[in-house]
Amino acid sequence: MLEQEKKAYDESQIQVLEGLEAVRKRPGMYIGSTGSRGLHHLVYEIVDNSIDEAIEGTCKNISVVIHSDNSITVEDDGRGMPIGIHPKMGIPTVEVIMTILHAGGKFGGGGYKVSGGLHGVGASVVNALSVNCQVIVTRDGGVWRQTYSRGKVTSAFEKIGEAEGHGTKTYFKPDPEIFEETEFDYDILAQRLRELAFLNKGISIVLSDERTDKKDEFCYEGGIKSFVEYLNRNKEKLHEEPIYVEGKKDDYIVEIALQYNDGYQENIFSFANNIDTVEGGTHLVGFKTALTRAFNDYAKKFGHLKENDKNLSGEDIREGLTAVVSVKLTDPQFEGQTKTKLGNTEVRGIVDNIVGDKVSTYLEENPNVGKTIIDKALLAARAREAARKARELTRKSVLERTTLPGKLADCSSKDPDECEIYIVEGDSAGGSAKQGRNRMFQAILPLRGKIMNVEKQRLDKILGYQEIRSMITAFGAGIGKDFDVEKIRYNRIIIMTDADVDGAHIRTLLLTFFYRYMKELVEKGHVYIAQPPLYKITKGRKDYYAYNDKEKEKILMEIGGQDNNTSIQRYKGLGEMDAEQLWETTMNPEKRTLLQVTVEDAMAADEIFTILMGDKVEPRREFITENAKKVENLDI
Ligand code: 0R9
Repeated sequence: MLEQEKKAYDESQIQVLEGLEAVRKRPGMYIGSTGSRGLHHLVYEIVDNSIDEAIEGTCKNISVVIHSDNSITVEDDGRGMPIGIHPKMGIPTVEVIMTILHAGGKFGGGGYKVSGGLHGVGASVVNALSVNCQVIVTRDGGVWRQTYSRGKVTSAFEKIGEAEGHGTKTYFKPDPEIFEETEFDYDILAQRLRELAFLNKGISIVLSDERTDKKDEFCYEGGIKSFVEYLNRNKEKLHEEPIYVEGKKDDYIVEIALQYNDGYQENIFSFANNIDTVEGGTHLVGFKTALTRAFNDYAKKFGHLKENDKNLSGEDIREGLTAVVSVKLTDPQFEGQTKTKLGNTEVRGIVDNIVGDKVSTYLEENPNVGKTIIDKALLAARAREAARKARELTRKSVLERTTLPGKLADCSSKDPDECEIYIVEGDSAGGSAKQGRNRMFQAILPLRGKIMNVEKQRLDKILGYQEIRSMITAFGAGIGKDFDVEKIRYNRIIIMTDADVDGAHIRTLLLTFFYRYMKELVEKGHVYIAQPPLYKITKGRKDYYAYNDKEKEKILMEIGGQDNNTSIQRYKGLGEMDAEQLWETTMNPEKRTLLQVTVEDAMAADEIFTILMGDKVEPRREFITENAKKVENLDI
């Protein structure tokens, strides 16, 4: 080795140890968390490298295997990582990739790389956080391999055989010393891999699970057009084929697919270099601006709007819209709190131009589809005006303290941080809850009967329901686009229903309502589900409460089995408990368990609500059969 090379090598070795040591010391900094999210992120980090190779056009098949010990193999049929010595570092290039922490994860440069995206830390981080790791490269007639443990090289990069073909295979087993959770969830991986297959048309991604023999292949020749069809699969469509727009300007690639359904939600998913831009950004703004303009121009030109009519608003035009916006660019700038907002200013105009032209052409060529969508937007505009008036009334009554709903038993504290409200099914349980509560910080709002199904109605109708108005007034934070989570009067909103079919139904309805019209309540973790006990076991003078069958058995064991002195009561409803029991078992913060409701992601939640609440019976039946264990007792 030349003197200069040797120096570079020594330096790089120091860099390796320090770099990967830092990763092991503060893994959260590199992969976000050491929980389930971070664990699954390891897989994406490796798969992204294969996707980069696929975007180059040199790889068509990717496979991901979950082994029975929760280790992972990712394999692609790309060119194979280079097998030579890295010219600057003087060690095999594969070793550089696997052991040197790259700033931003970008390596090589150029192209629309997805690696280097959100966390974008590269394979070396996966290696550092794995108890064992191995890379196998096949190319140029041979097979090469190197192994590692916790980031350190355990065998030289060496040729181990001859073979035709080409590709890269990476194996890793996440380090249980690092991760709190080491079990992979098939569905979580399937969802992201399916998304990647949609976003990169034509590539095949096979996921298989050796723990269960489950296997799926994701491959979509239609790309994001298929994505939109998939998102709308359980909905009534206003037009058969999604509208698909593709365009290129300089180094920017823009792809958009959209399709309207007969619902009232707007579902737009935007991506930049395959990264889900949850916070939106310039590509999304460009898309929305162009869509609003194209539809208004069309409506005027074809006489659906008179010359003097007010333009349709963007919101009205997007009612019932499902769309995917995907851009690829060489130097994406990510901004925002979670770095998921595309910042490149030039993208806005590029997307606007491409979408404007193509959508206008589509509408001129398909005037019937255009008319159907405009008619719906006109209805939306009317409903929105009615809702504005209804909201105005609700807002006024919220301002007047005296009009808090009559059934609400408010708490005496006015500090939202310490306050909580129980939404209780039925007046009788509501009565016990009012008596049993700590009135300092616990408010009770009983709901009578079932609240209506919010999936099938527009906001103006929804605001007509007394039970809904009571909740809006009690929470004090408005509704719909006026909802301001900063204003809520209670930090915890706790749903307390019976453990039966009706209770489950009401819970789902309430969650649908919160998710659709007070989204931040769910997103910011303010919504909880109370866990009343299922059994009361009495032995002699002592009562024990069990929250599930397993606990019941455990308690029976602990108190020496069931005998003549033991009685077991199965609670059918909250009404069977008196005030004190309700407090002891379900409301006392020192003893109760609450389930916090989270929205893992809007896509999955929207699907569940649509399936459970929408018009189509078949998908609902399928969903419930598939999830029978999770959604016990659901009203079909
Ligand atoms: C199983 C997971 N797959 C990978 O990690 C993977 C990386 C990779 C790759 C190339 C081809 N396939 C790959 N799969 C590659 C890239 C380039 C040239 N030849 C092959 C290039 O970018 O110029 N590489 C990713 C980074 C590198 N190779 C490189 F930096 F080592 F070149």
